[in-house]
Amino acid sequence: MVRETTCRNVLITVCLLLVCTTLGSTQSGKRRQQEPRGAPVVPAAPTVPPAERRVALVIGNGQYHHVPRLANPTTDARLIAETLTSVGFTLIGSQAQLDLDKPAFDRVVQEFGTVIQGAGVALFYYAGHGVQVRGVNYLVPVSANPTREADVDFQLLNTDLVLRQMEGAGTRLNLLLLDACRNNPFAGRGLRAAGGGLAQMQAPEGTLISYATQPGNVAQDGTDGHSPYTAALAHAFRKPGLDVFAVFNETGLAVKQRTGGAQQPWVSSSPIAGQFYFTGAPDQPPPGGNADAVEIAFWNSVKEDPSPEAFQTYLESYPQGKFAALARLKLKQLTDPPKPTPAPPVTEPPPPRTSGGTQVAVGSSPPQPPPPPATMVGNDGAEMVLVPAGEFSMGSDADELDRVQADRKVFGNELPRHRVYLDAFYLDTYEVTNARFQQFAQATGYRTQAEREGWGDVFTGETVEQVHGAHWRAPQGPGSSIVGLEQHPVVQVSQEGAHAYCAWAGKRLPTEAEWEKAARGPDGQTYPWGHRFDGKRANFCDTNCGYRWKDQAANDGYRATAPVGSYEGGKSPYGAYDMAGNVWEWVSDWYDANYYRNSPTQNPPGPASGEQAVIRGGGWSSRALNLRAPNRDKAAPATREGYVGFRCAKPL
Ligand SMILES: [Ca+2]
Ligand SMILES: [Ca+2]
Repeated sequence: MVRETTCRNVLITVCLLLVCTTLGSTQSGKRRQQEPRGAPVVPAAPTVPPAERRVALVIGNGQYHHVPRLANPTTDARLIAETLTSVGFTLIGSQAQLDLDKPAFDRVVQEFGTVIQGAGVALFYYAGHGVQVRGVNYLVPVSANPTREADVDFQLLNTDLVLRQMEGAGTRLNLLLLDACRNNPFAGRGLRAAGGGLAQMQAPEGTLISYATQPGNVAQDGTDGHSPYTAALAHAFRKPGLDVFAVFNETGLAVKQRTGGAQQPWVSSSPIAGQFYFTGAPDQPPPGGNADAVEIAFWNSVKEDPSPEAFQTYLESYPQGKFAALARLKLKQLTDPPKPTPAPPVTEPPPPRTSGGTQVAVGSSPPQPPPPPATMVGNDGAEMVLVPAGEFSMGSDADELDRVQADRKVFGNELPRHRVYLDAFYLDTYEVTNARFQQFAQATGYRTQAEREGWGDVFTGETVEQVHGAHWRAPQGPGSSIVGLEQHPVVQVSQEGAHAYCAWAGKRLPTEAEWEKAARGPDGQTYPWGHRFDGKRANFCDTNCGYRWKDQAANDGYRATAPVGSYEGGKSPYGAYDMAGNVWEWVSDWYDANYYRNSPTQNPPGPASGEQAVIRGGGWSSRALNLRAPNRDKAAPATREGYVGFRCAKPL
């Protein structure tokens, strides 16, 4: 078995570009020459034509002219092309695009951008050499022969170009799949800034990026003519009942198992609306699936149904089921007769007036759509509160910082106070609990970064330390569990896990602006309940807390996390609980201390890029100052520890 070197830089916490170890260019040419077809695949379930158009561009580059050739990319691309065709994708060029030189590469990417306009799903797959130069990822055409860095833009294909084609297309879901973990083909040339691995990319809205292996590790060659990643991917594409996250999770697990843990595919995703299945309707339970999977598949098949019978059928099968409460609520909504509209007052009938023989009504306003309900229940069964459209006061001014004795050097990132308009949205009433996260993990097989990498940060009584075996099910490390903590907020989940949960629930993380408005209301109050701190309205570092800055004059009843919603008096003007304290909460924005100086005044999305993400609201280990609604803090997206959790938002 020949090993190849890989790949992208790993931790988002470091911005170093890791250069792959090169095992020697001769080795990459030794991949087994073997015609494909050997990959084990399960037969695709009979597919009904997908309701939305699916378009794919599949590229395999192996026959390089100036750098070591690769044996498997062309067979890998053929396998993926056949598989995607069998599950309803239309292929650019009707087949896999093999051994493309730069002009051909440019041409198919451009055509891809045109054809995906108006499609529902766009998928780009590439197998071949990949390289990063100064943090930008490039795919390598077979003709490439760069001798200096300035050649790169002309001879290689910048991956951002593919993302840009997808961004403008209006597609609901974009998938960028890179089996480009080959060694750096240009090692020894004048490309000092080049590394063989691929750099972390930020997934634009509705996009999932999947890399063949985890950063800084070694990908193994397959024994059947395919890379382990592509073989596993093709297998998962054909498996019925897996949604998009489950497909990539299953691929990851299969590759990890097949390579003895040496290689693990990596996913980076932005929030994705709705669900997507490569094969099989969600109402087809996966063969051999356990009872939970069957129930979840059943629920997925009825949850959008407008008829009460669908929910009745679910309840008959699962009277105590995971979604029983939600089903009863839906049933009630569908069977309750609408409340009669009050008759207009008889004393002031709208005076009819004639005009040119046509009767027109005046004096009454045109029919208004009914206002959205103040609460709703999300796909995950969690209640959400409405935050109506309108302006609010975001950030702090200098006088406010002085009033609360906040050092401007530390808290100056809240300046200046400014007006922001937001569209209406719903926000989870509570932080996401362990019980709900467990439901998600069971349904999707998702494994958090802490689980995949084997450690989480734990407060040990004195300091915070990396603890092996700490993850959301064992938040304090081996021996700990979430038994008894089912209604506590989930912790030890990185921003990636928060994105994944919210997407599964048909939601997304709130933006920083959405979070702040939901916490403080339209008028910019300091805390969710008002302008003055009150240690009985939130779980913070009170006298029970283990840190030296604990407030010994206050007792909120909890040393660490509290069950969500424990502080009735602490809820925000819109009815969201624990927006101050309990756990810090991930939002979707990158962090920039100066963002407020010229951020958009309507629906600000946050900076386009960054190294750290924003966390909000303070937690059980925080001082009162950090519980203020305008307070901003930051953490590397890969952070997982005992005091950061999240909740989700949903646009109307
Ligand atoms: Ca406390
Ligand atoms: Ca909180």
